[in-house]
Amino acid sequence: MNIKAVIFDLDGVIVSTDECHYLAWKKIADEEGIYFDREINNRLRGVSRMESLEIVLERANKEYSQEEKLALAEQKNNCYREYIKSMTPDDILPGVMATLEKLKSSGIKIAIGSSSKNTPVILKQIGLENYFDAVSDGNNIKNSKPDPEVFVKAADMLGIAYNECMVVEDADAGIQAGKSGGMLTLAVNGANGGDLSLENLACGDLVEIIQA
Ligand code: B16
Ligand code: MG
Repeated sequence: MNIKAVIFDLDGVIVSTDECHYLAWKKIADEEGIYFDREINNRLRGVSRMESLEIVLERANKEYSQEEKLALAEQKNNCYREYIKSMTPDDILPGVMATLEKLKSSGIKIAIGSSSKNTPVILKQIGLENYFDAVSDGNNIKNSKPDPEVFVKAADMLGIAYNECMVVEDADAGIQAGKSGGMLTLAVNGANGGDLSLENLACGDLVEIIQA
């Protein structure tokens, strides 16, 4: 495999902010009297904030105006931002730093490809704001996953051909996005077929796998 860059999803791969997203959406749904559970939450992985809201509102028994939707999305984000305020480098998931360090020292570029507009805040909280070779996130894209835009932009920032990039994702939408961007994909932490985690993968070393 001729992989020159690995593009990591953020929520659910580098950190477990997916739980904070769940709690924030659950609070909004409860306040609105809308049924919401973890199964529905799984459909929000990798999906943009406004598209996530549309999924949450599928169970609502009234129509919401655009203005009301924007207000709900803002409320959700304020609540989410409260939850992530207490994040520290200790919240980086097991195996992540070892994997990133190994890739770096092997000369493989590393990037973030996240749908989240909160990416800069999260990276700062966990002390990785200046760590990656490129950061592509919800702030620089028009179309969120499963559209490949976020990963394509990350590859462009790195100046690496798409077929020389590997995407690491916890969401089916993200795996689809990587594939349609012409990249190799690795499903981890529960994405469809992704029974791996970077913790157990670090033992086998991502670097060895991609250089094989
Ligand atoms: P925000 P990822 C995604 O991040 C989350 O998985 C998804 O649940 C969330 O709705 C989306 O970011 C937008 O997040 O509201 O912070 O802009 O998995 O692509 O890193
Ligand atoms: Mg994710």
